[in-house]
Amino acid sequence: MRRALLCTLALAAVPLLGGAAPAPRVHQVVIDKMKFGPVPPGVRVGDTILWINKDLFRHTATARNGSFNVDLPAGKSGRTLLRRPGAVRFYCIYHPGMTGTLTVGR
Ligand SMILES: [Cu+2]
Repeated sequence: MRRALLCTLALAAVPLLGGAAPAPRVHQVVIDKMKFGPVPPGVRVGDTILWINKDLFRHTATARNGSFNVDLPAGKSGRTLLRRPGAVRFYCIYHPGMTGTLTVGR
């Protein structure tokens, strides 16, 4: 009986210990001269990607798995909130040679 109670208490403590996750961050990916710049390391679920289009052309940041599709007129920026872990390949709808990979950790 006592042992079962201890187990229950230990399980209850797990979410509290897991609550020390770092605060969400915003990571910039700059598009310039028809290329996506590097995706910063250390991107995690809950973080946001700020796509910054420095070109004079319209671009998009479009996930191949359909999880995001951001329209980026010339000189504008847009945001993607990352809700799931994993690697997502992305490209520009208008310029399919523009590609990149976003790796999202837990
Ligand atoms: Cu483009």
